[in-house]
Amino acid sequence: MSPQTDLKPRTKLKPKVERPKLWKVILLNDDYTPREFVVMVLKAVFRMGEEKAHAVMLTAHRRGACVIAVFTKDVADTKAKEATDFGKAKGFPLFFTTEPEE
Ligand code: TYC
Repeated sequence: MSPQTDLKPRTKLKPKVERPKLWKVILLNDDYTPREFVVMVLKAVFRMGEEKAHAVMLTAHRRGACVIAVFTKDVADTKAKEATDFGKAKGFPLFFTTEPEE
């Protein structure tokens, strides 16, 4: 047998199926939006219960921002816009942004 016939890859080549990158939706604090309004938006858009929504609102209030959840990019962008628009409709500067997960 010539040495070359032995040159096979040592490891199996796995077909790579890339997982879609996930995006975080982040709630930003501001000085004007009423706390209860933030809670209402979190419940309506992100389907949170009262306690979770209140905890998320308080974290953003105290720390300046809070990660709410991760979604595919399309869903994250749509939900961030929908939630921001709720505030805009009432004249509040409530803001939700998105960023990719590392
Ligand atoms: N800081 C606001 C207030 O004191 C409440 C608030 C909390 C607003 C969280 C935005 O993401 C926010 N009325």
